[in-house]
Amino acid sequence: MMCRVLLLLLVVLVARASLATTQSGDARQLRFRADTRTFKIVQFTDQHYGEGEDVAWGRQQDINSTRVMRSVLHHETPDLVVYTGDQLTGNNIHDNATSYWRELLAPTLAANLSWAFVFGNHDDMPLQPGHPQHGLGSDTSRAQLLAFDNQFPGSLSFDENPALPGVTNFHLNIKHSTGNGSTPLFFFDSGGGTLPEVVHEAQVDWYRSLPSTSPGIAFMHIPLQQYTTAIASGEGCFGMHHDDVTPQARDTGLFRAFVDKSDVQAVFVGHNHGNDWCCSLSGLWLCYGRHT
Ligand SMILES: *[C@@H]1O[C@H](CO)[C@@H](O)[C@H](O)[C@H]1NC(C)=O
Ligand SMILES: *[C@@H]1O[C@H](CO)[C@@H](O)[C@H](O)[C@H]1NC(C)=O
Ligand SMILES: *[C@@H]1O[C@H](CO)[C@@H](O)[C@H](O)[C@H]1NC(C)=O
Ligand SMILES: CC(=O)N[C@H]1CO[C@H](CO)[C@@H](O)[C@@H]1O
Repeated sequence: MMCRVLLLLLVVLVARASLATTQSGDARQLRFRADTRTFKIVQFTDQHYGEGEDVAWGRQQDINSTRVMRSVLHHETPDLVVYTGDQLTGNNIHDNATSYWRELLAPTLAANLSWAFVFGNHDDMPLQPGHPQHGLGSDTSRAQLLAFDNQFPGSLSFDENPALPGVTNFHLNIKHSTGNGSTPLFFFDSGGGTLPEVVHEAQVDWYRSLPSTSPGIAFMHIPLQQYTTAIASGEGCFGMHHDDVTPQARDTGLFRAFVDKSDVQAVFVGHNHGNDWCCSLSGLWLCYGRHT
């Protein structure tokens, strides 16, 4: 039970999230709760809204996902929700990806919470060749999905450096309840769909260029190659391991950068649905969020 709770939530150090009202300046300022000095994050991942939309189990699966998220948010009252990719199965969706995105957000909107997300390999995956509507321009791009998400006041994701590969590369700071310090949350677009499945070297350079602060958490969809090492020879492993680790296409040095900068204490990913384990490797927790 303890493991399940740990895997659904990451309890970092901090204050109550200030509820964002715009996309600029202080609106993105998250804070540790002053009373408990905690900051609770719920991770949701791999909901695959729109998968099998033409068949009954597809719709039922979406309804079930919504029910699970509503229930988790009701019981946990987090300060922030983080979605770690494959929110949609773009390659099954005819022409209404944003309607599914709205469905995805419904529980978080109803709970009046802020959220951040990264893209996975399915969110903008084109319709399969041979699909009756393939090539008709109905596919929804990463940029379009982000723009749709950004219309809501609680949306905190942004394209911090548009020159980089991918769209959801950004960081947020959680202000400490006392003093001037903050704890960072880093978000990486690990590609897939219309992009190679990797956090590119340019994204790693960008991360290295950010000033180091107290250790926070990193989120991406596709696991780093070190996840394979971690489950074989990492320390303190716990949780379910029912899927192979299918990591990024190559090691672009992000793990090394995390270790060198010491401002990330844990990495949380999705992608391999049967895994919800955490293992420690070189002092860094590498964790999965299973399949919400
Ligand atoms: C939806 O949830 C119900 C109740 O838990 C379960 O019986 C059913 O198999 C689920 N359907 C799908 C498609 O996941
Ligand atoms: C998206 O379109 C499909 C096909 O027309 C439909 O079955 C489905 O209900 C729609 N989904 C949403 C969330 O609007
Ligand atoms: C916080 O920053 C302000 C302005 O830079 C400074 O005056 C103050 O001493 C700092 N407080 C702490 C606790 O470091
Ligand atoms: C994150 C979020 O949706 N915040 C909203 C919570 O409710 C207040 C009052 O209705 C809104 O002003 C916030 O934008």
